[in-house]
Amino acid sequence: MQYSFNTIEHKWRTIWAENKAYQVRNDFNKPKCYVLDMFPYPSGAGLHVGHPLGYIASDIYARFKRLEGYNVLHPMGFDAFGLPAEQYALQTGQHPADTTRINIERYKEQLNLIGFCYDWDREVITADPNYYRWTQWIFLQLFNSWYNPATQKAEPIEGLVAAKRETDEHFKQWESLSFDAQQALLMNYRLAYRAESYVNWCEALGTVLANDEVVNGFSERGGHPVERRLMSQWFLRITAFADRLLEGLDRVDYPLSLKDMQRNWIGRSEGAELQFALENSETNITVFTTRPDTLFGVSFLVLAPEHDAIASLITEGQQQEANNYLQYTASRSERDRLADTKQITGCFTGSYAIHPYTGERLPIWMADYVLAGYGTGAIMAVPAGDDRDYAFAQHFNLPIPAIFDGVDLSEKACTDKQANLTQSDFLNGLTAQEAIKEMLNNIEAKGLGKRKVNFKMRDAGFSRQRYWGEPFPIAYTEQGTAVALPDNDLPLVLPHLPSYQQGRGGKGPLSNATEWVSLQGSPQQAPNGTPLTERETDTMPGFAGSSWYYLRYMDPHNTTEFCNRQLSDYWQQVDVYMGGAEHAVGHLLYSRMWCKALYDLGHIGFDEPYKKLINQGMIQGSSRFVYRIQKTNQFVSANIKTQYATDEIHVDVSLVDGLVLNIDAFKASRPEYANATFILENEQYLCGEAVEKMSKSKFNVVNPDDIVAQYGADTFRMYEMFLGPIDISKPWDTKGIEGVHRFLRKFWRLFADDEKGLHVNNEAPTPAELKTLHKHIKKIKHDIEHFAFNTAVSQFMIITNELAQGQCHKREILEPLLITLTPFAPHMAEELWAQLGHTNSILDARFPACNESYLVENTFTYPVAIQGKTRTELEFALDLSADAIQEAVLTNELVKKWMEDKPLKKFIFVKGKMINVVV
Ligand code: ANZ
Repeated sequence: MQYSFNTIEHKWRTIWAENKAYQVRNDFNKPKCYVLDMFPYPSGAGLHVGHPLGYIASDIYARFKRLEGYNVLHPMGFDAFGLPAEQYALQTGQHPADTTRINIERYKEQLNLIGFCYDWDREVITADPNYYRWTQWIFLQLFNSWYNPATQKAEPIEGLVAAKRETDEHFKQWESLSFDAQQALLMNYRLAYRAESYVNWCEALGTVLANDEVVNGFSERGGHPVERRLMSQWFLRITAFADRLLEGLDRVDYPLSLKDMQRNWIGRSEGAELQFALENSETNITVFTTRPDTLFGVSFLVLAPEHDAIASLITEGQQQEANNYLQYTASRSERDRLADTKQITGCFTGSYAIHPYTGERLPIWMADYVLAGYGTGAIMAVPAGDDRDYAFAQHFNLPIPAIFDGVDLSEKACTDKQANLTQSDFLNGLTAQEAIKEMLNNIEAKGLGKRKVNFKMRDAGFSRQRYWGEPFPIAYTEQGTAVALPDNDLPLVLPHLPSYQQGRGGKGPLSNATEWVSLQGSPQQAPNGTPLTERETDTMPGFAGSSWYYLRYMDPHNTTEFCNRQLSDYWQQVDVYMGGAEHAVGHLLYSRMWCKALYDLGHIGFDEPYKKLINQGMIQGSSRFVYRIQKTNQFVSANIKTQYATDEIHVDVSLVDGLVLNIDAFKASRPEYANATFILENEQYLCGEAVEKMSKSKFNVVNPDDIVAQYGADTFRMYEMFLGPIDISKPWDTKGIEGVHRFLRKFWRLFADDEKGLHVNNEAPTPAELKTLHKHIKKIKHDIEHFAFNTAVSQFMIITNELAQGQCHKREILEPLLITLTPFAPHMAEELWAQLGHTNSILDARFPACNESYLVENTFTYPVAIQGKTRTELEFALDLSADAIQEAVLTNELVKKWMEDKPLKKFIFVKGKMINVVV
């Protein structure tokens, strides 16, 4: 009975599908476990062997928890809206819905080959109207809510007016305001709101991007330049949740590096807002500082060139110079400004402020190292304590007041917070920590300013001027007031378009769908009866659908709610979330915010979506190169190439065995290589190699389908895990797969002989065999629980060798062993289980418990010394009495020989340690 993996795997996949073996029921009596993968974006290229790494790990964990008796939710779906499908549509005219559907089919086929335990009945596709209907609904929940600082909660917007009426000027005359004025006021508070703001505009993609979609001034997708533009956009008020997003990190189990990335992105900084009166004016300039202790070291103020007050500060004499400077800064993107720390630029406005304590005149400058979007866009410059202020003062010859005792300021500023203050009035002698407290109290008492916490994080841009995304369930009145569509109008379905070209004036392709956009003559109305004239033409960004999909898996077919509360109360948080570290600040922060908002509004019972998060490493490609001698069609082998001037060319890894090029296959691969000639070494052509990102363009992509066809899914699964720790990046190397495949064949032969068939017997196991088995059970359970799958695979290899060597084919050993293999190699496990005569599925077996008593060492091998010299070793049961041991030792032939018939003087016995015979 041979291990015919192809037949076996196909057979069981079919049976599992027919029996709905992976169907997940909402069985409230069972303990639950929710194991989630970040769902893929179904690209046209299909899966390569790097993609399933995390899926296999989570699948092993999910299957293990099922064997432990948990009701396991381990779903899969598709993040199906997004730019690549739309770019493809632009090029080929194919509707993104069609290409997306085809890609999804292909992904599912590939995933199914690997034997994942997904319940496809729970599949979630973000571009499906039955799904995005609820994305739109949640958007409206956010639109219809505000963040109440008093309760620190998202609350329905209806409560805002009551809360503000007594305290806020703007709300006093609420009733007398027009509908549009009321709505404009509310817009300042909504959690999803529309506002004018500088945004990241990407001309090449024709859309605005969120901060996390921009890397060093270029779009994350496609690498196109991004510039700042003032536009009216939808935003999510994620900044309102900043403190809670920080606090929540203390309650979740994420990798520390990822927590740090989120903390840095949120960028909380404690300080103060301080007012500086303008000379000869009633108005103030407010600055944000984290170092109020350095106030006596201020020698000038600096404003961002975009600061609202700039125009009024520029004096006549400075007009020309200031205009030139403003023109210069407008031409520089934020990226240039941030990246450029060497070039010092700035311009004096001509105006002065008054130091609140000393009454000194402080010149007001503008400079682009002060950012308009952070703090108040204005700073008090302290050259003694801040590097940029120092460089600026040096450059423009401004004073550098010495405020740190005994610190030399001739070379650089002093950023050491332990330095003692001097020339600082009531702060003299204090360190930063003490002085900050002192100063904060003082300015608050004097009414010069107040404590203030700032965040680096900005509200998330939520508009895209693209087609392939969720339409906003929003329409506008003639006056341009945004009005929510009623819930029962959802889903607002994306209309089919004849083309996907951008609209005019920075608008998206939907603006071309004039019939869909226009509501003229429709019965749709705002709540006050105002007619609605047109729909919103922006669409939601890629992270909309992924911000809540984990909830939909709990209740995927619900047509009346996004997710039934009883079901989310049962399934609760995701217990283990597996995915790439590239989502550290985008998706993960947004979904945490949505979770908190839904929690505050009473729709779910938990405020953090993911209890534990694991970032799987990347599987890199192992690239191969050939070396063409320049201007020829001759290729030289890697180790002798230095004698020639060559070009390095990627060669498809499928044409290479290890490093040896298959010359015939290479010649046949492209017409231009047909007549190539080769300079060999040791009669072979050896390729160069390098570890790179796995990608089509580098010809190093390995398709899992090919591996599965050649070795089987079980081998593939175990091999991917065997490559190394799950969170580490590592190169793919097809060579090593043979070893894992051989091990699985050997494992099979514990149960079945190639010719004679099943040879499992009912003999009783020895204590040694039981010990081997239970050590194994303990190790596998531990490793799975700690996501150490590579060492678990090694353990399988060890026990297989051990049992094979001892020719152990005992059912009592092999059956529990087989169950432990199930999470890793489910097809083989199920086949052998059936061969052993079971009629139920091994998927429903119980993971064996480790019986510790088998692990106890119950004998000891004693070194036996005669006259202090060790002469032999004797093994005794640990519970054998001292008398019995003495008798056995003294009658041992070897011991007798060394005693040379002399009478015993003393018998020293230390249990579990040693025996000494003195004569
Ligand atoms: C005086 C001072 C003295 C400062 C000193 C620092 C050191 P965080 O929040 O940690 O990034 N700042 C404030 N607003 C700014 C803006 N819009 N653009 C550029 N810089 C700005 O740092 C806040 C500090 O950065 C503030 O504290 C301010 O300079 C500067 F010895 O005020 B400090």
